[in-house]
Amino acid sequence: MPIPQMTDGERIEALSHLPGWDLHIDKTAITRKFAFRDFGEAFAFMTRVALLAEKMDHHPEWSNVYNRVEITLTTHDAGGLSARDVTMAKAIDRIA
Ligand code: H2B
Repeated sequence: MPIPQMTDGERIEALSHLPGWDLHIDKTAITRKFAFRDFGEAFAFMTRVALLAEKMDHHPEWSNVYNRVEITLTTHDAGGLSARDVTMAKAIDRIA
C-alpha cells in the first residue's frame, strides 16, 4: 500500500502546528535545526530520536556538528512529505 503525499492544503495546515519546522522549497520535506548545551546533550537527543525512529519505522535524514543537530523529514515510500513526517516532527519536538 503506497503512502500518500500530503496535498498543498494539508501541508499548510500541518506547518501551522509545527513552529520551527521549515518546508523545503520543493515541498518534499521539512527541516528543523536544534541547538543543545554541548555534544553530550545533542547526542543524547539523537539517541532518543533514533529509538523513536526504530519504533515508528520512520527514519530521519540528519547531521550533527558538536551541539547542533539538523533534521530533515521526508517519506521515501511516498516520494515526498506525508503524515508520517508530521507525526514524527511532533514526537521529536516533545523529546527536545
Ligand atoms: N523512513 C523514511 N523517512 N521514509 C520511508 O519511506 C521509510 C523510512 N520507510 N524508514 C521504511 C523505513 C521502509 O523502507 C521499511 C522497509 O519499513
